[in-house]
Amino acid sequence: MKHIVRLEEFRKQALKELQEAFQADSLEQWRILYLGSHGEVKALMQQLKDLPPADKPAFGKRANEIKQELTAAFKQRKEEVGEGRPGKKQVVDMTLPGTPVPIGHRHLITQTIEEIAEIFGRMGFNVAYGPEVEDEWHIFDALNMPAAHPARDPLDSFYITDSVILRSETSNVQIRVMESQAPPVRIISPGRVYRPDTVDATHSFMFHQVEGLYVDEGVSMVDLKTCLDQFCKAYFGPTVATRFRPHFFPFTEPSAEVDISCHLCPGDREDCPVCKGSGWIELGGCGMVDPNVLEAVGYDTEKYTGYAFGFGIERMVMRKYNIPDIRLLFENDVRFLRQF
Ligand code: 2NM
Repeated sequence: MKHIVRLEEFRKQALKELQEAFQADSLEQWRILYLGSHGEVKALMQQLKDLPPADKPAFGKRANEIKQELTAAFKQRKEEVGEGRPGKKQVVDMTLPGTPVPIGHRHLITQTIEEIAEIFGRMGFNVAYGPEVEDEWHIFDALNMPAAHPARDPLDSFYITDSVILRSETSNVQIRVMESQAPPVRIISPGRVYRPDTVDATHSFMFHQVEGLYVDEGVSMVDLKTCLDQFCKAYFGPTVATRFRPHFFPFTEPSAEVDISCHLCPGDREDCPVCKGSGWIELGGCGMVDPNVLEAVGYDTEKYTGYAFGFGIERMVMRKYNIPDIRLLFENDVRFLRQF
């Protein structure tokens, strides 16, 4: 009777698998496997002809019973599982993994600020923060821009009142740090700045800056150039070159603008979308802190000198990742953001 024993094992296995089907589609897979026109039950019936004649009647009878039983059990299971329609009793498989919830990640600008802080951190700089809404002293007066200075034009800054302003640089942080501690001072100050600019592919009324300041005995322009060249090579890659062009800022003397070499062309393409054929991209400004600034915070200008610099973070990010429009960084379209 080994054939009958095999039948019983088959029945047990089929019913067990049926109870393990929790959804309409797994139930349908079961039906095709066992009751389908090329299914296991059909195969069972076809074994009949190969059996010894003595076993045939018992086997045929039992096989038929099992077929009836499986068909009925399937019908009942289908009722239980339903099609997910409300009102029907639903069977929930508690062992299935849950629906994953997307958790997102930090914004590219935030990631970049952390990377910049890491690089300058290796060169001994601490990170300092300060208010975005600031008084005239910390934005203008202490930075060698007295009352009549053209940079104080009401059209060039967001004025909240006559004497309260949304900062247009993060220099107010350097002033506050210098007011609160004696040299040596070695800090960077990343953060949001605000300017009443018309929005286009390269301008926004709010963007991010990182400024740096190093004041100690004997700090020189060579220290400044070395520091910024090292920073640019660390952030953009070791093949990047830097260039310093004489410039003017009220708070530094001498002052320079900082350029990095173009990554698309060596300066021979007039139609180069990155550098317009000059071979250089402007990154920011720098210089030796004007003695008037050091004096405003009470530092001994006979003893101490310092350098300072300021970079636009969006500009650095757009250059590094080839982003053509600054607005992409602020629209918060996840299809853009999740690439970084
Ligand atoms: C720049 C360019 C050059 C700067 C100067 C100072 C301070 F407070 F020390 F005087 N902070 N940042 C500075 C110098 C900023 O941005 C383009």
